[in-house]
Amino acid sequence: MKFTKTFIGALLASAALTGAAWAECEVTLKSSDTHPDGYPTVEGVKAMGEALKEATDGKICIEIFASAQLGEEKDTIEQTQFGVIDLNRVSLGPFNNIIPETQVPSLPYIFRSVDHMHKVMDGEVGQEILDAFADHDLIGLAFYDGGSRSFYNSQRPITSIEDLEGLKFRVMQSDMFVDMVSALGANATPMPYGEVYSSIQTGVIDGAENNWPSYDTSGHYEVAKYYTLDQHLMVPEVLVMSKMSWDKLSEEEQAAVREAAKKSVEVQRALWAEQEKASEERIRAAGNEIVTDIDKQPFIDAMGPVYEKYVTSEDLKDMVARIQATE
Ligand code: GTR
Repeated sequence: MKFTKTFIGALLASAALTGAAWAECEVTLKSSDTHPDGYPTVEGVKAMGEALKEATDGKICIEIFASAQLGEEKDTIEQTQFGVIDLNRVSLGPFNNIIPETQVPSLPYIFRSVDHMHKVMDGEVGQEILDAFADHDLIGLAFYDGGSRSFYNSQRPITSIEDLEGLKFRVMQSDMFVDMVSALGANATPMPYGEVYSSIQTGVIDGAENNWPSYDTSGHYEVAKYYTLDQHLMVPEVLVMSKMSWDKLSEEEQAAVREAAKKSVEVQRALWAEQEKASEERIRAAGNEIVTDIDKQPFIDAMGPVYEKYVTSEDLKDMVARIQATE
C-alpha cells in the first residue's frame, strides 16, 4: 500500500494530538484489555477515563492498550500486581486460582438471570469480592457485564450433555473450569485467549466456550461453527487497579477513581446489551449452527462435584447461600 502525503500528514497530526492530550495530564494510567477497540469493556474504560479526567480537572487520564498489546490476562494480572500496568480489565476467571472469593460468581449456573447477577454484584457480596483484591496488591474497582458463556466446537452440534463426550475444550486458566468441563464428560485444556483460534484451526482442541461478543470478535466462530446455548457460566468482568499505582494518589484522587469506575458501569452495560445482539446477528448470518433448544437440567445436575470441591470454607458456603437467597 502506498500512503499519500496527506494521509501521512493526517497521521502525524493525530499522533501529535494524542501526544498532546496525554501530555496535558500529570498522571496517565496505563490500562490493559484483551479485547479490541470498540468492544464494550474497552469502551467502558474509555468512559471511565473521560469521567476521571473531568473530575480531576484534567490531571488524571487513562490510556488504554487494547487487543492484548500488554499480554495475555494471566500475565497482565501479575504486571498489575507489580505496578507495571496501572489498570486492568479482565475476567474474574483468571483470578480463581489466587483469590478464592472470585470463584463464587464464577461457579457454573450460580446466577438465575442477568438481573440476579446484577443484584448480587451490585450488592454486599459484590463489594466483599472487590475488597478481597486488597490482599493481593490490587484494588477492585467495578464489575462489568460479560454475558453467559456457552460451548462452541468444530466437530458437531451439541444437543445434549452426551454429545460433549470426548471433545476437547479450551478453558480460561482456572482449575475450577477444568473440573467443570470434566464433570460434563469432556476434556479441558487451560490456555490463553490469544492461542484459541489457531488451536481450533489446527485441531489441537475441538472448541472453547464464551459469550456471543467474544465468539464473534475473536473470529472463533469462523473455525468452530457449532454453538450450543447451554449458558453454563455467567462470569462477571472486573476492573482492577494496581495497589502500587493507587498508593501514589491522594485520597481525593482515589475517591475520584472509584467514582469514575462506578459511573462507567452503566455505559458498559448498555453497550454490552447492544453488542450481544449485534454479534448474535452477525454469527447467525454467517450460517453457523446454533442450538438454542437445550435441556439445561442435566448440565446443572452434573455440577455438584464442582461445588463440593471449590465451595469448601464457611465463608464461601455463606456467600453461595446469600447469592441463592437473593431474589
Ligand atoms: C472473554 C472475557 C475476556 C477473557 C476471555 C477468555 O469473555 O471478556 O476477559 O477472559 O473471555 O475466555 O479468555
